[in-house]
Amino acid sequence: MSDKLPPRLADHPTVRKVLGRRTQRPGPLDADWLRRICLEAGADDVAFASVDNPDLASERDHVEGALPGAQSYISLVVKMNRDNVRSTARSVANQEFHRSGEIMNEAAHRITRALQDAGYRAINPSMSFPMEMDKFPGRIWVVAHKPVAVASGLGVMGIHRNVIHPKFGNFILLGTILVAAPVTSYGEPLDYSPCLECKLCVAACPVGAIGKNGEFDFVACSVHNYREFMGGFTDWAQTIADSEDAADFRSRVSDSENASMWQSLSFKANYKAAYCLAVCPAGEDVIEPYLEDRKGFVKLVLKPLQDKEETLYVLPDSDAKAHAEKRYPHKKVKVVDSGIRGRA
Ligand code: B12
Ligand code: SF4
Repeated sequence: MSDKLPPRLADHPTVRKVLGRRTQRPGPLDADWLRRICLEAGADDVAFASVDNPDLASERDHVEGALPGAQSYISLVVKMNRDNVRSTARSVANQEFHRSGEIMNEAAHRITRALQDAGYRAINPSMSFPMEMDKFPGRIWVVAHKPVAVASGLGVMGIHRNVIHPKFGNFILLGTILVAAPVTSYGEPLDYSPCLECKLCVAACPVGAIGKNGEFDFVACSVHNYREFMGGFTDWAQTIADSEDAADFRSRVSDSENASMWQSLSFKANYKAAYCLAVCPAGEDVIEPYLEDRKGFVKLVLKPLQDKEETLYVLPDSDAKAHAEKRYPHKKVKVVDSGIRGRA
């Protein structure tokens, strides 16, 4: 201790106890020990990156704000059960996203506890929600898990902008722990992309959010997929406010949509799609059925999602609206507001 303690503090039982034991300043984190802790806690893969990594410069201020003195990222992968994600039953696919997300948050919490017990400062930002909604509609996430996973060498982003793990494919969720210590060795980005450029994700997205060249229309994606949260929820509330009476409201919003919103608010938010992930054949554990019979794979995995009768949510005069109406005449296309101020 550098400063001499005032007698009242020095005589306190807690202080006497702590000063009486030998303290060891924790050194750099041993990468092998840390990897073992992470796998035992429930992660399916893990790698590390430095906050000084130039590929992650855009994250630096954000993570310094969340954990002053952060020095390293611990990037985590949790596998999802593939056929759940591929199912046309949204309740099955959504349950898989939510459960895998809980496994990630639980694993990250356990690892953070182990780091704390070993004398390190560390935090585990959420896998997804809750996020920093006072910043909405700006950057609401504390740390962007995708670039951290890519810089650590856990995978590469495919055409659909999701990280594809070389073995597990895109059937993964990501997490990141921030720790105020260096790790003895950091990962390197992969030297190839597991993405096959098959463009099945382009064909699968019902609102045309994924361009063949890797362009991503995140507004189209979030207006449809996030219909029951964030801006989608605000639009639902606006519709209540704008309705003349109950009959008018029920002519604008179907019973099924209201019940689905209730479900999202009561349990966890329903994603309306994720078809880009569902159809992706990339990854060593995933690719075999596609290699054996490509047409059969399309019929089994892509076609049922394309054929599904469902409502697609789009903004007025958008590319998403034109795409949905042209490609999916059997799906109902509903024009909505984004629920974000300043946007139609
Ligand atoms: C914001 C966000 C979204 C947004 C934007 C997606 C995006 N590409 O950025 C929307 C609502 C569209 C979205 C949708 C989905 N998401 Co999301 N999402 C995130 C979040 C919170 C941050 C993503 C991020 O880092 N973006 C910035 C950079 C890194 O992304 P980028 O692709 O390089 O660049 C794009 C964005 O910057 C976007 N953009 C530009 N300016 C702005 C401004 C705002 C306000 C927003 C929102 C976006 C945006 O346009 C860029 C060009 O494509 C992360 C969780 C986290 N904390 O990291 C999950 C995350 C990326 N999502 C994930 C998933 C699974 C999904 C969905 C499948 C959800 C679902 N179950 O249906 C879909 C897939 C859509 C897709 N093909 O990308 C996983 C991806 C796992 C993986 N294997 O990579 C993550 C990592 C969550 C997790 N913990 O695992 N998501
Ligand atoms: S579906 Fe095909 S093109 Fe799309 S990300 Fe997966 S491998 Fe790449």
